[in-house]
Amino acid sequence: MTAPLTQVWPPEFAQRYRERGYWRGETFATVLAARADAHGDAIAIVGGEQRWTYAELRARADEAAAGFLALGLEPGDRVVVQLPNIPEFFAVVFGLFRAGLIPVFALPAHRLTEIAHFARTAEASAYVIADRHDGFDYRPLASAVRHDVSTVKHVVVVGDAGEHVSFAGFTRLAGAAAGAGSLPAYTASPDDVALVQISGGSTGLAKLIPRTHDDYLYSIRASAEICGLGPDTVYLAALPVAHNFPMSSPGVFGALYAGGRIVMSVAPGPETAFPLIEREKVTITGLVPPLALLWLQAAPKTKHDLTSLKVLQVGGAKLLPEAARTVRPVLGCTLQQVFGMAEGLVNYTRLDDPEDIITETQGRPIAPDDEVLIVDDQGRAVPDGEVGNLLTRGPYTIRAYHAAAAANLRAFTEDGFYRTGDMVKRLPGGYLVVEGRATDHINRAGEKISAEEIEGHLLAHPQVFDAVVVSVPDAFLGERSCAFVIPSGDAPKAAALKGWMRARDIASFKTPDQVVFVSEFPTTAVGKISRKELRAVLRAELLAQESSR
Ligand code: OOB
Repeated sequence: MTAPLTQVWPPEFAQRYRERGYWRGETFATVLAARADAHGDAIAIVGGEQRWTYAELRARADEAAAGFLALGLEPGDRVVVQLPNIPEFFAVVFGLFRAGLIPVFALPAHRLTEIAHFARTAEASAYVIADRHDGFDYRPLASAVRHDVSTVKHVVVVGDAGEHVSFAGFTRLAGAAAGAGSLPAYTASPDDVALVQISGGSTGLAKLIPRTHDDYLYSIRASAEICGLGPDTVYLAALPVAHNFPMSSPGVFGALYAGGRIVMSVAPGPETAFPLIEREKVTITGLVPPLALLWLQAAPKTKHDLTSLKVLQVGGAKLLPEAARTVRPVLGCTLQQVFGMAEGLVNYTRLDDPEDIITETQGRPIAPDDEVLIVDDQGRAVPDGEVGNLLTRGPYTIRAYHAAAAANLRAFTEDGFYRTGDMVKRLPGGYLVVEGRATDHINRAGEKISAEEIEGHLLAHPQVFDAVVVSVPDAFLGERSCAFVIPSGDAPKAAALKGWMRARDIASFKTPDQVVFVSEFPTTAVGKISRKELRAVLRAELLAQESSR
């Protein structure tokens, strides 16, 4: 028996969130059915040469649902989904929702180390992949996952299952549907876990974030309202859709909730995205800051007509005010800053906010019942305008990670506030400005990397005696990673060490950008210092050296 996935709020909170209309008792499968009933002929999804109406999307989801159930999967089972931005993503995911199965969202960049960790922690029964994407063949990876994680009995391949089809457990998505019988009634209840998001992972390995239908759909519905989505919306999915931002803030699910259209871009750069904006008359999209900078550089020179674009959302990492101010003059659209987290809380600048608020703040929370505390290290509230630790609780912020007792004790207060790890200040009107963070992770172009996790990998190298990983400001990425390494004996070449990291079956964005060999780490008069202090000292030394150059 596998342990059920749950996410539970104390009864008095759940009652309040229902009474105040946040939680409306919808589920993802019923939402899609309602949209397909209401406007079945409207185009829901565009990707490659495919254009699916809402009715087609529902039919494909039903077919996938029947296929998953025919494999022997049962409601409540977990399924790791790792797909690029292709329309089939939605057939799979709404198929899983329809069958009462729970998707666990991995990013296309994740490799064996990450996928095996997600599958093991979620006790996943199946793993859905694309055959190939961006030069990478996911089928050998899936074989390795099946070999390493005993609960994973099935691999479902979108595309060609290739020679692997002869292996037990590999099924093509289309093939999976062949044995489809009639579908049972809807099984999911609104307070069930609908899906699992992955945490940025500030310490050690990433944690699993179970989100319920009620809570996630509230954040999607309210986000769609704040962003003015409706049937005329054309949302360009430029970032990988499995990430919480393009998925739900308001993202692809928000576009579907509002009866609008999703355009899937297989890559986020201007060369792929700009032609799509022109062809499909895209009205809104979301980017991380480094991509926004690329778009801002490319836009003045492009031959493509970008005038349909009304809103550019930027989030995942801090957008500097100087860059923020160029969005309207260069792209002719409204900037919206989005400061969110997969654990819940999302802040938006509003579309009609004054330009200063839009360019200089990271927005304010979605819900009147988002409780925001800004406290010093002793837990005392700091006055508005001063920087402190951001804690939050509300109708779409989780109360616990899955199967992570120790992490839960650190990440949540006794009364259920999530410690975001972000340092912020609050301005009048509740607007937040992100000033830094208390935790040791690297926010590399919006990808969160745990220093501890990377240090663990480096320490496994035979010529590494000790390693400390820090974040360094980077003009383009926002932050890059730098590893300080004490070699044991002869130092390996930095390039060789990076190559070795790349071969460790981890997402490539986790390979340190910079490696600095040192003979020892600083100590204090009393002797050893904590790793946290060590990271701070080494980082400060590096910055001082760089600025004196
Ligand atoms: C989003 O979600 P995650 O879970 O990948 O990362 C959350 C963390 C935040 O705690 C904060 O440290 C950082 O990413 N962050 C920002 C930011 N948006 C996120 N830091 C500064 N400025 C911003 N605008 O990244 C995410 C989830 C939903 C919507 C948008 C972003």
